Amino acid sequence: ITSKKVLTLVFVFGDFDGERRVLLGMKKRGFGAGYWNGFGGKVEKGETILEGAVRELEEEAGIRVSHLERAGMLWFHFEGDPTGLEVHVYRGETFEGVVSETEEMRPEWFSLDKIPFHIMWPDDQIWWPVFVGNKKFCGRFRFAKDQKEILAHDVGIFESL
Ligand code: 6U4
Ligand code: NA
Ligand code: NA
Repeated sequence: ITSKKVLTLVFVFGDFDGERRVLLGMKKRGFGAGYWNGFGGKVEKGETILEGAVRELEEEAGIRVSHLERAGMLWFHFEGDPTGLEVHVYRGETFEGVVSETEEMRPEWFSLDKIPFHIMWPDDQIWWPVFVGNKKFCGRFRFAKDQKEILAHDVGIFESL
């Protein structure tokens, strides 16, 4: 890896009559299109990573959060691609505004026992249990060129994050 992109990934949780759900977005274009995912994207010049996370959530889901909690760090490397991805994962529990579909994402609430892992990035099901267990985590994944197969990975708890 000779360079990296810094990205954000935000999961907002909500309570629906006592049932806990998470907001996912069906990515309609670009990197990861066709997958349900959290909201996020590239951090821009002049903003902090947290500011980037808040901005992307508003751009992609139409909602504003006043507080996001750092939840994890993920590193991705795709075979043959010298640019690694450093993804900062956040958790949000409250928000303002109305969840809306945007050009990039179609949002939908999923109950925690019906997460569509088979239509998500394949790494998600590996780190998700640590994430929903409210442990701060880190994970590294080496993907094949096809961006589907995971060749190597490790995930750990990272309480000092
Ligand atoms: P543009 O369209 O250039 O503005 P932008 O919205 O800045 O793009 P985008 O959508 O390419 O960035 O960001 C990629 C998103 O996908 C980030 O939220 C991080 C997330 N992501 C990338 N690899 C992932 C992976 N393996 N597993 C995962 N999320 C991943 O769960
Ligand atoms: Na994005
Ligand atoms: Na962006």
